[in-house]
Formats: sequence, structure tokens, C-alpha cells
Amino acid sequence: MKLRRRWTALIVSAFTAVALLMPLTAMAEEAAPLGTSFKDQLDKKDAERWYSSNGWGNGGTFLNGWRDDHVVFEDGKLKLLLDDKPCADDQALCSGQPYASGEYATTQKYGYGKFEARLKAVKGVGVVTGFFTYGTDADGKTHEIDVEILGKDTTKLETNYFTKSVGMHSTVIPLGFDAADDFHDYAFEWTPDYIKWYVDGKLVHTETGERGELPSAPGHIIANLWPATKTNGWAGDYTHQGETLVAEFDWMAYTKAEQPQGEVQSVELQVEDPNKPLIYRIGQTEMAPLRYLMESLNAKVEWNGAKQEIHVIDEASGATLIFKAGSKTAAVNGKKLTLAEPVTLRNGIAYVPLAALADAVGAKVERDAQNQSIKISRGLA
Ligand SMILES: [Ca+2]
Repeated sequence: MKLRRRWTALIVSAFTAVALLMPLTAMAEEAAPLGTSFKDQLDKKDAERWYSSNGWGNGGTFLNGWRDDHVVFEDGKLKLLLDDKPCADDQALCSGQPYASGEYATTQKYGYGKFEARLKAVKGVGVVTGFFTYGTDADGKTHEIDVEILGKDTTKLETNYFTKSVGMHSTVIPLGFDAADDFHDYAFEWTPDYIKWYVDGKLVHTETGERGELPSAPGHIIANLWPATKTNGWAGDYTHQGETLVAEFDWMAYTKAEQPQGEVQSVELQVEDPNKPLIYRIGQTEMAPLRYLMESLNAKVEWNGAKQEIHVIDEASGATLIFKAGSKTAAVNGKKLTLAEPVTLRNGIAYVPLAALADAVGAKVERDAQNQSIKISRGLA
């Protein structure tokens, strides 16, 4: 059903697409490559991978402005500070908020995989220690997976997720220890089929999508500490007691989801077979059905109606491709690519030059002797 709706949108809007070409810079931003596996001991700031939020505040339930001087590295730890400096003297220095605190976030987004942090949380009513992913999809909707420890009761962990800006999937889990007393390992494993949360390597919670669709958009990895207000009792209301509060992170890691080993993905397409998705030629250029081919290779295809773009997210190769109906200009991992022929609609199906598609996702193209059938495959061994 969802697939069909997307196709309808594609067909209807493709006719106006040529007139609505977006600047390539917008494409490049969307097509930034996903982050790869890492383990960061957090001994010092790694400005290649991370940035410290600075000079703005979330507002709403957040009583703080983010300041990069509240993100410090000491004793092999990332320390996020929360206090009223320099806000007490001049609130404008804390984005108009009474408090300042620290947030450390990745510059890149990360897809399916395991996210881990070893941390010591902060105790205190109204304080939240967070380790989570945050991203937006092609429609600007939020996708998020959370580990939150509320300072009002640091013997519990709260898990949550947001998909297309819809949350309300929280679960409170007793830890059996006080998360503010010592360091512990917190992790979540995100796949298309489930999210599993772990504490010190032990599975503590699973979500399978039964409570609502699981997140699908890649997200930035974020660690933060913040003072809350007006959360209807969720976190309690923060009042500053005078001393600086410190959340400590010993290390953080991300392990990209493994692709099935040794599995060969392939699809065979007939040339001009009226009964099947087919390849056809414009001059010498073989045009392939974009969605059928990409989904056969397990890549994800999304239609962005607002931008009139077709996005392909290929976890196997890490490639992100952006096409525009009627346009010869595409983007592969943020780099401009000029196609031999424009993205073309035929019988309501978007076609893209086969060579460019296969190249972008690392697939092999083989033709049979009569040139009537083309096999597109890739081995992941
Ligand atoms: Ca460390």
C-alpha cells in the first residue's frame, strides 16, 4: 500500500519535476555518506567525528543553552557539565536560558548497527543524561532512538524511539544498580526488524515495531546532559543547587550492521519483455527500472515529494544516491554525477541509465549471448 502511494506520487509529480529542479547543494547535503564503525576512547576531542553544541538552546522543556565550554575532556573521559556559568551573570551567554550544559554529537549520521556508550549518569531531580541517535528523514520528520537516565531516579533506564516524529514508545527498566554511582555499558542494536537495548552486555528490552513503526532514517549519535522543566512530572523540575553537575562518558562506539556474508544478490532483467520489469534502450544507453532493480539488491528507495527526488539508500555499499525525474543530474554520496540520459518515466516507472546505477552500488552487469537478458549482481563475501 505504501509502495503504491509512493509510486502514484512519483508519477503525478514527475511531470512538473523539470520545472522544480533544486540546486545541487541541497542534494549534496542529503546525500552525505553514512558514518562507519568506530570506538572512541574519548581521551580528547575528535573534531573530525564530533562537534560540541554551542550557542543555542532547544527551548521548551530545556532550561539550558548549549555551550562548548561545558564539554571537557579529562582523565580519559568526556565530561558534560551543567551549571549556571556564565548564565547567572548574563543570560544572553546561555541563549536566554538560566543554565548552561554540554552536548557532544557526531558530524555524520549513522545507519543500522550497534550504538554503545560507557557512562556515569547524573543524579538530581530534573536532570536528564542522554545517549541517543537523532535524524530526520526526507520529509523532515524525526527518527530517534533513546537511552535516557532521569536524575530523579538513577536506578532506572528509560528507552524510547521516535519514527516520523511520533514517539510515545517509552519503557522504564529497573537497572539493579545506581547509574550515578559508577560507569556501566549501555547499548542499543538497531535493525530494520528490531531495536534491542543492552545494559552491561545483557539484553534488557526489545522493540519489534508492534507499538508503532521502527525508525528508519539514519541519525547523529548524541550524548548530552540537560535540566528539564514542565515535563508533566516525567523528569521533574530542575532547580540549581550551586555545584556543577557532571555526566561522564568513558567511551562511545558504533558498529555498522554486518551484511550477510557470502550472499550473492542478483536480479535478472529481460530486454523489452512486456511481462516483466525490463531494460530498454535510448540509443546505446540501457535504461533500468530504478526501484525494482535497487530493491532487488536490497537497497532502500524513497520518493521525496517535497524535493521531487528519488533517494536510494544502499546499506551494503554505504552509498546514497539522489535522482530527479527528468534530470540528467544525479548525486552519488554528495558528488555530482551526470547521467547519459535523464531519469525517464515510462509506463509510470522511473528508469535510470543502468551503468550509472550498477557502478554506484558496486554491482556487476552481465549480458546473455543474445543480448536479451541482463543479470545484475553483487557478491558480499
Ligand atoms: Ca576513556
